[in-house]
Amino acid sequence: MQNLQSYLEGAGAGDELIGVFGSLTESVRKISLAVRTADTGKIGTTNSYGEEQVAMDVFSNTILIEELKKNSQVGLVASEELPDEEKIGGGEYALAFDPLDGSSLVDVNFSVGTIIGIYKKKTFIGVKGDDQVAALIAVYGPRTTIFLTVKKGVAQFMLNLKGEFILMKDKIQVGEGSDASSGASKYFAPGNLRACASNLAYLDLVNYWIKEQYTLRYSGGMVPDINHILLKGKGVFAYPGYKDEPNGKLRLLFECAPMSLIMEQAGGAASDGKIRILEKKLENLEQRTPIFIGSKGEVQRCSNALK
Ligand code: P6P
Repeated sequence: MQNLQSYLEGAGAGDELIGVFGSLTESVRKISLAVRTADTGKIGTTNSYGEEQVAMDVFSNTILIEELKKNSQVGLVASEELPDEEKIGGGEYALAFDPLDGSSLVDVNFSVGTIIGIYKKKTFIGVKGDDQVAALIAVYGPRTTIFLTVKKGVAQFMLNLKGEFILMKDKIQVGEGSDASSGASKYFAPGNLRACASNLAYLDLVNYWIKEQYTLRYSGGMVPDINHILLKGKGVFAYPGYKDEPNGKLRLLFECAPMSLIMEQAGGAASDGKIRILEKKLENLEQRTPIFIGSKGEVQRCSNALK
């Protein structure tokens, strides 16, 4: 079974980037253990500063930051759990991440994940998702798995009992799903359904998927929901904006850009309803965006319905 190092070497990743992935996979191992064992409220541990950890996402953030500080290839980080981007070293790599996406789902034992975009930049302001050189998504479910891309396609690895990440699937492809007339072989993940109350175009789109008998797969966690599309090879995840939040809830830098790079590298698409997510320029770290991501035809359907 191929391991991560040999896969990355085969994909042409240099030693420096392979080293960054080493720090990330070590972090995923530790977060995976914490998610399975630590309390979801006060988790009864203290970080390196002696502060009691107050929440899983803070704990996960601390794990990532402490690992990345040890890596001389890393210079800059930005996290959903930090107030601003932070220079942590002299390296050329800049990492932006949501350390534990869906952390509010841990206490009900739903799957959650870590989302990481990797750049070679001195600041994140002004970047586009296309500037990413790599991305990693970790899924903490019954198994701990990761998707990664160095822009040579997408591969999935699973964490085994020996703590190794073993290649499970390479060249992951997202197509249009079965050509069966009914949607029964198709999947949809309609987020932010509350938007249907004010956005009738979204209501019509959701009704289309229902009438065409698409299968609902929505967990409330972006990582497991998109993991489902990547592994089934078809489907669409939607999270539109609405009157209260015209740009929706999901963050461009920490969630949507890494997810969109992985999806496009797997042959899918990701749009805000008008343009590719990966073309959107980051104006501020908080920036949110509507997102429609998955099978190309379905993403186009969303754009056509909502424009
Ligand atoms: P809603 C989790 O909190 C998250 O950030 C994403 O992982 C998920 O797709 C979305 O929010 C769920 O939002 O409105 O369904 O709770």
